[in-house]
Amino acid sequence: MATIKGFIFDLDGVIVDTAKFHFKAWHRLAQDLGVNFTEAENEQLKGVSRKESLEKILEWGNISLEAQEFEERMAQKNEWYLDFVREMGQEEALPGAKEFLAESQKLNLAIGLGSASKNAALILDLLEVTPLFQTIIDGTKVSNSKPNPEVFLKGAEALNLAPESLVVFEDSIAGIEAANRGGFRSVGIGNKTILKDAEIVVSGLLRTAGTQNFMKVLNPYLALAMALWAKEQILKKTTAELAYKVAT
Ligand code: B16
Ligand code: MG
Repeated sequence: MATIKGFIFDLDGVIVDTAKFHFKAWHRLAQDLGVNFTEAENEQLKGVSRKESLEKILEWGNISLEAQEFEERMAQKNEWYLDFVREMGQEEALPGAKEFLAESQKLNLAIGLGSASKNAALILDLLEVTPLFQTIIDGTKVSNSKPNPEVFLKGAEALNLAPESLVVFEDSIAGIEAANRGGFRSVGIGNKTILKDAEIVVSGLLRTAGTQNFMKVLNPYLALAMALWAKEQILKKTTAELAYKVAT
């Protein structure tokens, strides 16, 4: 098995909780169009480009739009989405994500972003994590959406590493399929039943680091370092929670 030399992170749903903003914006647009839109439909849009997401919503509602209105609806959805994003604070980073990135850097792992979003650069800046990435491949740089592996393959190429030496962290069905098709190792963030094709599935990046399965994915030295780090982080968190409980 190849030595792991780096990580490629999806953005929405892995590093930051912007999925809820996408949901709200698509929900509003679907309502405008008279299309039923629940969490189940939203799940199918995760990791999928803006254009393909609107195409799916129109298909569900059996609606066809002229090219100009299609463009306007996409722009409208993005405006609603960005209204939430601009208000976003550091707390929208998912638990442990920023720390996990910093730790990966300390361990000399290559770090890349592989996201379908055209707003990725803005979001990384708002979270103040841009300098941690050696390469940022986003929706502005690819022509094929996940489950096509292009976004991750471009990341691997930019990092000058083979796919089998990179672990992709993904929260979407399309993203896990893209990672698998590209020959990457895959870690699913979220629900085991939904992300059944991922090599392992965990609830978040912090928890990933401490799990036995994740350690099996890594090289022994890396696994040990990550496990120790995770233990320390979880301990810190538990201590802070305990102190809070005692104080209140
Ligand atoms: P934008 P990811 C994806 O981000 C989202 O999961 C998906 O819901 C969204 O439609 C897509 O980005 C495009 O985003 O409209 O900002 O260009 O999960 O690949 O980081
Ligand atoms: Mg995602």
